[in-house]
Amino acid sequence: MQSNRIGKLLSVLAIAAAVKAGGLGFVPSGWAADVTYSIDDGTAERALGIDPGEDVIWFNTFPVQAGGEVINSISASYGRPGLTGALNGFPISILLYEDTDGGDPFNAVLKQQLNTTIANANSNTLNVYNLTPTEIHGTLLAAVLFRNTTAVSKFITPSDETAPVFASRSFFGFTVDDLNQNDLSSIPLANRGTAESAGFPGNWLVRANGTPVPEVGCATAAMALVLPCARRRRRV
Ligand SMILES: [Ca+2]
Ligand SMILES: [Ca+2]
Repeated sequence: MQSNRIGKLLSVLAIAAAVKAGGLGFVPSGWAADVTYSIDDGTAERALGIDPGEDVIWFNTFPVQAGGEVINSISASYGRPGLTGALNGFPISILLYEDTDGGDPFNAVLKQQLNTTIANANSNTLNVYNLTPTEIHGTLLAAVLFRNTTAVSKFITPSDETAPVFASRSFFGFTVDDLNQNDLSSIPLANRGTAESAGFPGNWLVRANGTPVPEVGCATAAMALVLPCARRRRRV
């Protein structure tokens, strides 16, 4: 009985190893390819500025795709090639929001925030910021918040203006006083909208990366995972 059971287990392992070696993907769906949320081409033709003493937030909205519900990172670029204004080293916040009801994104809920400093500005570099993996429902907002505490305007928000431009996907908001990132609806209506509503149709260079929701019991190391998953499939 025992040797019979061990033999079955070894058979399952051998099949799993053989299929995996053959590239046929005998793996849980939790290992599927990532989803990259992007509406830009990686090059900014314009950078929008924020006046001294003001705060600005900019974000792209993305409907959550099946297999990409867990957001692991946000990528962001600053300024654009050709500009020389100092941006590197200034504080910046990377924000992930969830907008479950769609439509107006300014009622979205803040789910993750990473405070860091600007790097690789004015170079089209999309800096990758790893976040605590967070499952999002509905629409995700990949956002960047900059508080301009300097005495000069900062041309920081990179916009891809190359066709195709996706309307109603790239938004901004700014405040003279401190911008409350926990309540985007507190931004005055006159100070927020889409890129096109500001007269500059384009899409910000902000992206997100998502992975599937891990299957229960299939999210740990390979050995602990192959057997339970294989058994479950045999019962189907
Ligand atoms: Ca472009
Ligand atoms: Ca909404």
